[in-house]
Amino acid sequence: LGEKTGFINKKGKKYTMWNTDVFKAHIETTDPLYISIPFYLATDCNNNYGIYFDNSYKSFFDFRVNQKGEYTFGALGGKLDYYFISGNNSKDIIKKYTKITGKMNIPPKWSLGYHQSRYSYASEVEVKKLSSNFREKNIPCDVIHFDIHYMDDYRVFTWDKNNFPRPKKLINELAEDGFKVVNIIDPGVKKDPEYEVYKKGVKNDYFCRYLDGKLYTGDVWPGESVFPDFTKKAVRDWWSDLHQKLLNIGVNGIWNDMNEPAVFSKTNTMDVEVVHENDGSPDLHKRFHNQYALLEAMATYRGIKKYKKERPFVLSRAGFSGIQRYAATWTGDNRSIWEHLKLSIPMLLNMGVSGLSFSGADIGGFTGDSNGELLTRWTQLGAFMPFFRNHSSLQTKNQEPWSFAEKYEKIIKKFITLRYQFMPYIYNLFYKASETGVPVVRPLFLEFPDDKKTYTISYEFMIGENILAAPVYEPDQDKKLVYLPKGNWINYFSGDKYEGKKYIIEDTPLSNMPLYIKSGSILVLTEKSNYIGEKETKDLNINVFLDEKVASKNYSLYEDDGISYDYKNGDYNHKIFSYTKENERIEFNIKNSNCKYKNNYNKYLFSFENISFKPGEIYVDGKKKEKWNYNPQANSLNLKINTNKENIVIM
Ligand code: MIG
Repeated sequence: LGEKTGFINKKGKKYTMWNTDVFKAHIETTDPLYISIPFYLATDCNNNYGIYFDNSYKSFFDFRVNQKGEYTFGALGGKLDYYFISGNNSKDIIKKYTKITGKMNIPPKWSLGYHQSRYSYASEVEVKKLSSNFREKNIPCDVIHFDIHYMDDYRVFTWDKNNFPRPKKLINELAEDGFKVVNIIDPGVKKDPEYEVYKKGVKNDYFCRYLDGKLYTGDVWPGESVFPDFTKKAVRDWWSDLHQKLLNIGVNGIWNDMNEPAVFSKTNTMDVEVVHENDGSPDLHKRFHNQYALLEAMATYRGIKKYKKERPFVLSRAGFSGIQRYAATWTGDNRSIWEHLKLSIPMLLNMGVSGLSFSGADIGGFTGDSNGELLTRWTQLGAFMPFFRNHSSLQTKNQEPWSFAEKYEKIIKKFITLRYQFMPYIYNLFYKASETGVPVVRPLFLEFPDDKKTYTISYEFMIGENILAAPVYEPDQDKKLVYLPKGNWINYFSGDKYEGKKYIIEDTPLSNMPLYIKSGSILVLTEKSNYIGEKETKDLNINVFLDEKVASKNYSLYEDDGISYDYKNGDYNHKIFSYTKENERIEFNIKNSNCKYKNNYNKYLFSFENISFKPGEIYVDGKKKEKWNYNPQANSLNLKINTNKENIVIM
């Protein structure tokens, strides 16, 4: 069911689908929220199915099972049109669901870096100070968000002339420092007869009207405003084109807020009796409400694609099934409280299994004042969530990484940096999600469907298949119970090894978040950098975590330029790393099944951990290697080879 609070298991609860701006910030029981995904998964280890209810009216899912074991779903209008999806497991069903509703495209790599936002960085001077602080402190950051104060009195597609007198110059300077810029655009257009966007829209009949022809107006940030009718293709095309000016001066991505649509009125949204023309088959807002943001995001995405000729980045607050094709999503207005750090975990996992692979929560919390410890723990979690953005509200305490004591800043920096080191692994997961629909971060049951215990674990998650995170979500917690599923697990920070299918008690000093590598797996990492593409990397790190019980393993890695569409013409790499192991012999192979993209590194830096013997001889492509590094205390072997090599034998 996408963006819902509560445990990962939704049994016993009732949920409504009606895109809603929760103006005062949501709490645990708030329902509905901004995004509607009328799709659910059912599983009991042996049987699995999914239902996608293809209906955009206000709908409900009532899992308060009755005495006959029945539960219900329905809607206030439209057809009873639903897909019953069968499959062998939940992953299978997600694959099929995203075949129907679409998959996320591979995002630009920079959008997987760290984003810094605030409502609002309100002047050129403030933004420059912010960006130079990141670079001076060597805290990685790729993106700065411009919230509503960059505009001229909240008129969309304009700039405030006093506070942002030279936006092009500003954005160019930021670009030179490696920053990308994302600007907010709301759907409400200020009713102002002097304002071009309003004038043009009225002239061409682009805004929503009542049945009697009267223009619908609602109050939002710019005051009385009109709303584009995104069900019309001509309006979507117009909206796409309106972005040209912003994009031409260097804006990189667009953030769609208030697109439920939110209106400052009793119903909190547009009047449900307003008409949408829908290119010849008109209907009322009550039918299109949940799809308003989807259609807006479609227009925005196409505008960026048209004028930038690169992969678009759009961030949307509201959405409907299919929004993943056009936009990343965030969970709207949360609070700077521990409960909300915790609540975001199952919420984001739930979004992942609902086709929304690229989501995140406001790190540090949006409303209210954050603090050093909360921001530290939240950044640790966020570093491994798909969308990684720190955002805070007007009049709250600043919460940039350096806003609290130095001890917090140090740890926050460490985790943002770690995100960049894990980038090959993370980017690869985004690629896979774009192919299969299987999300980047996953509830445990998705990876361990045979382990019933995992069905109720809501606060731990898998990052792909090989990494488990058990974030700390309480203050002053220096020990924590962690459930590890079947297999052996290695604590990434301490190197400690644990046997799974049981609970362990883990030390959780503030400096670390429990993060475990599945023993036996191959993990690719890269050097740290201040932003994506900052410098040529020299090496790709390949860490092999050997395990007594794992005799062979493979890992496939996708690489491309991270920004263009050249991959569609075959300019990408597909490498399959694999090993087999028996007694005192390890063979590692690298198969380049596609290698048209020219990497900027030329060495593989291997580490074999938990190696069970002292290597006597090592061969690379059949030739004896002279140099390597073996550490008997750590049972670890390091060696470097050129990327044109394909085979290593260690014996
Ligand atoms: O009514 O643009 O959720 O992220 O900073 C508030 C100002 C409007 C709500 C968004 C939030 C954003 C804020 N917006």
